[in-house]
Amino acid sequence: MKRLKIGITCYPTLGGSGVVATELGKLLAEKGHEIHFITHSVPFRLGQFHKNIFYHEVEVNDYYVFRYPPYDLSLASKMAQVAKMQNLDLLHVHYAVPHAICAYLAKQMVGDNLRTVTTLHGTDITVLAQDESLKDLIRLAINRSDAVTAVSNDLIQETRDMLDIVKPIDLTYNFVDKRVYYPRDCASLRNDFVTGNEKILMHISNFRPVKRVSDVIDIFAKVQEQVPSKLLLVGEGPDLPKIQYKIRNMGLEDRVHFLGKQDDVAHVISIADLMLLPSEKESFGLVALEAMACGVPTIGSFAGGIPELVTHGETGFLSPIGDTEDMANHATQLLQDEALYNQFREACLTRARTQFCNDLVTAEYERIYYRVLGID
Ligand code: GMT
Repeated sequence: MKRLKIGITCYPTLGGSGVVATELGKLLAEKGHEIHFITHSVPFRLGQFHKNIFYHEVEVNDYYVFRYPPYDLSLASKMAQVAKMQNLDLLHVHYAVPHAICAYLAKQMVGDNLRTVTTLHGTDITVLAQDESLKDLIRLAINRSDAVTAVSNDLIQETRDMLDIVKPIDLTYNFVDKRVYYPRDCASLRNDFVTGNEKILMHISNFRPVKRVSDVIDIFAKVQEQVPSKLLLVGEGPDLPKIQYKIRNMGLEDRVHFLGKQDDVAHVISIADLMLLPSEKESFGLVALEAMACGVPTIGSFAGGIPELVTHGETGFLSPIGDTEDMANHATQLLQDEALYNQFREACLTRARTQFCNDLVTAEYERIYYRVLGID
């Protein structure tokens, strides 16, 4: 098959979408494709030098008449410039706003030979598409992409319902690299936090209200009454001060550790017994997949795409959003029943490796690229 030249644009410094876009680029480069990241900073998981990976920085023009420097226009110009200079086959953008709109503009400058693929990750639809003033723009971005993918069936449905989109949307679940995400031997790291039979519950997020971190504390408060345990909180974000206050107020500060932002997520997750993800909205829930691949079951909510990832009663337990009592009961049940826990752990490892592994998903994206380029 033809080796492709692909431009990738994502939010490079945060979130699961940036992680997925960067990991996808690295995997495609390993398969021989030429990857050009077109972003405002170096993607944070880019790692080591690779001969097929290039980075093109978007510099914003801060001309004095601009009240707000126009990042989107600089990005569109950069996409067009890189596409012409490097003879790109296609642009794969993550997020409709502004990236798919910028790709559309770039295509107008370069010509129809440049194909565009847009991946929807959630917030662009679940939050931005609620804003009437942005709806038409998001619809245009989606309709003018040569292919559109979304990370769960739930997100596809929500996109259709909110924007009356009729064009086909490909389902491409998120993935983890099985060479990175597997149960690590972390006995000594674990001993830094717990003693004896104590268990570790973990939550990783950007502490936005949509993550319901307050529910995480309520779940943990109930679990630790039955099961000696600690809670590790990983990440930072707007709700952090409120959460710190709540933990102090509930007298749990000796049982909760804040780890801040962490890069080596596979190692950190491997010390956990359970992952907590009680989100209000979640198009996919990448952290639950990262946990699954490390053999850690998730206790979470039935929100968005989570049930497509976490099989209720097999690789974790799900409850209605906000039902912290039910979540705590499920967590306690799993932690107290060793045989059941081991069964869940094995199911997690198998499901992550067979359904959400890098080889499968990378091949799926390649099929979409060849399709839009008319290559069989
Ligand atoms: O969840 C966030 O706040 C970050 C956001 C992002 O931009 O990375 O996450 C979205 O994309 C992830 C990767 O596809 C998904 O795993 C998350 O579920 C999704 N977040 C929401 O839908 C709230």
